[in-house]
Amino acid sequence: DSVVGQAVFDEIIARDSRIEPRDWMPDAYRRTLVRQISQHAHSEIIGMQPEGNWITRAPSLKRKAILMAKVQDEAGHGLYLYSAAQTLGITRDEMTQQLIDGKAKYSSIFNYPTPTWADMGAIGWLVDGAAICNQVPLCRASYGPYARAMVRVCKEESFHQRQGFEILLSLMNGTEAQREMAQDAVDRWYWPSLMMFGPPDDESPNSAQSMAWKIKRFSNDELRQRFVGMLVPQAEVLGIRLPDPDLRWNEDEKRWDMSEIDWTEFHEVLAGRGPMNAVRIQNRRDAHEEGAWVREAAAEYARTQARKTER
Ligand code: FAQ
Repeated sequence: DSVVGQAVFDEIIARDSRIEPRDWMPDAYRRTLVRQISQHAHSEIIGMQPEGNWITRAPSLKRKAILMAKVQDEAGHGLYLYSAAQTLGITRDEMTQQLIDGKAKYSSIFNYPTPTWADMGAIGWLVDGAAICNQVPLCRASYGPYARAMVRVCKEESFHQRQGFEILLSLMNGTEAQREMAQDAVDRWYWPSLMMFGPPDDESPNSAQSMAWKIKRFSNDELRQRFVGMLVPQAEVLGIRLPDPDLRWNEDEKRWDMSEIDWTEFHEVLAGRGPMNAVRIQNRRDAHEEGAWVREAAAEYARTQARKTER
């Protein structure tokens, strides 16, 4: 019964233990997890496109092999996350339908174009870097299947971030044109990567409850601060400029001062009006429709196998 259920739930959260799929949980907790985990899964799947764009044009066989492996990892992350969401009672079909109908959210970051090879470096360094900052605390999220999925995801993201850093480092050690290309990519990805952490704390409707439930362990602004603190020394090693003239450490307040983020741009992208939103959804819809025969064949195979074991 729900009174006992709530008490047990509260106790599990209070002692920092894990909620598992068969445990009683408040409906709102379940809905929040479905929301966050499905958005996270969609981000991984849509997030394959900006880099997938460069697989056929990677500058060497080695770069191509690495990039293919990274994009495949993203597919894998999407699949663990869809599986984690399914333990909460939503089906993969429902989630996919919401995505291809343009009704589901996914990270704003994947609605920007990748015009140059240096974008592969900037995505690895900044986008995977932001993903790690956000996801390491999620390894301690109160919902077991999500937290466990995050452990492996974070290990792979660390590799992704290093490969991005290394692409930028090679370019920065190259010709003047290569250095300019790297700087230009960082100039374009820096602000959108800060937006990945979500709206400022005082405009984040979900944060307080998600923190009380120990899904989120740090606020959006806290993680954004941590991310900037990680980037500054790495940018120095690269010899790359972070495109914010006002960025400096504030010793008195022990925080990074920075220019105002363009939240209008963020809201435009969330509303579906970013540079690549329409293309990303169209590609996903086409891939889903073109893959219908594979799903049908797999289902037919499963039925045949089931009939064989019945006999
Ligand atoms: N984009 O109240 P809050 C990756 C929405 S990394 C789009 O603060 P919350 C790896 C938010 O959903 C990227 N929407 O919400 C990779 C909410 O809308 P709703 C994926 C955003 O949930 C790398 C509303 O704004 N990572 O894929 C964004 O407490 C390279 C109000 O916001 C994750 O999803 C945004 N940037 O905090 C793959 C991490 N920010 O649902 C390929 C897990 C906020 O009420 C290549 N998620 N919104 O309609 C989270 O940690 C949280 O959900 C936050 C947002 C922090 C994203």
